Amino acid sequence: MKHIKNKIPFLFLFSLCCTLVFCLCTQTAESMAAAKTPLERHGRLKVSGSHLVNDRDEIVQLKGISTHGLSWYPQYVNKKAFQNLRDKWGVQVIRLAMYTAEYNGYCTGSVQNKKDLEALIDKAVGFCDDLGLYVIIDWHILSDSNPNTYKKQSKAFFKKLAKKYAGHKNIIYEICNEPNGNTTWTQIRSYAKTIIRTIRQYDKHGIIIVGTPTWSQDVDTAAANSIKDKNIMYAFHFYAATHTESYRQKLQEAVNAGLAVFVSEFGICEASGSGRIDQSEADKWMQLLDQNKISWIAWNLSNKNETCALINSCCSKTYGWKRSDLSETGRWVFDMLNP
Ligand code: IDC
Repeated sequence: MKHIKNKIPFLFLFSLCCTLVFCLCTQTAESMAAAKTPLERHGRLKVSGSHLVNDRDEIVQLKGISTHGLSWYPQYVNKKAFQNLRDKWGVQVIRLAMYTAEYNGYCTGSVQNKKDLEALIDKAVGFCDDLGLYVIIDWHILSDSNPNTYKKQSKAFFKKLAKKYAGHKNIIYEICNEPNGNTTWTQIRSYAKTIIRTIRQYDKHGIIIVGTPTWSQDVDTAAANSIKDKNIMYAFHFYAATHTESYRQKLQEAVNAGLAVFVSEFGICEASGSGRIDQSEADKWMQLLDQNKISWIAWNLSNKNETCALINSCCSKTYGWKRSDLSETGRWVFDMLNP
């Protein structure tokens, strides 16, 4: 009995040490898991049915932020900003919006402008590589309405990109932001098939997002005649104060029909990018996206004096924003990313 009694303090100390070691180990494992980058967590993405899945075939819902036009606001392409977005906001993907026709657009600006845009994309992709973020390179057609307007330029651009980035697991190609005007799905489909073929010569796996008619909203037409290729997704865009229930139905029906949809741009204000914010419609949209595990990207990272800009127009910081530096849209998006 005495013999055992002598050992009690020792046993107590021993079990305390074991508990401590166990706690330390699990804590480190946990914090290491938490420290993983989005790319380390998910690896190469692919499309399975109507979903985006990771390298373990688990459904992934990517959430992120789009730049404004790269020519307009190049200053937000900096590593600290991207790191803030990843670590403080919880962003997993950044969309690089490169306008083709507006304000120093890739197809309408000077030769030097084209080179500058390519260099900026290269820099941004480098930051995303370093930070393990997914990155969407967006051929942002808008006033040029029909992607066939600059098809030749698009082909050359995506050929260059696919050649350069084929080995990267984090690149997503968005080949026509928002076809509009009278552009039909047949015309977009034919454009897309050419660009997909061009990309696939070099990059066999990368996800490719195809825009849909009427500012990337007619996903029903795409669902009725989708493109037979692997890893293709279709863009659906909405602005919550303008687009409501009937648009949600359209999206849901396309998803039910098996279409893989990516909300590569949305705002919670009016489609003009300004006007009022509709929080209750925005909440309904988020519910739908969550239910269907649809990935989303909020428009836009800038301090432009417009409702959809995430940063207050009086704030000139290009990283390290505090909550008080954010616009109403910015605070809403932050909260969505950090529920
Ligand atoms: C808007 C910008 C605005 C810019 C304009 C150019 O927010 O600062 O002057 O483009 O025409 C879209 C487009 C996107 C628009 C956005 C808001 O993809 O380029 O950005 N929007 O109008 N589709 C629906 C809304």
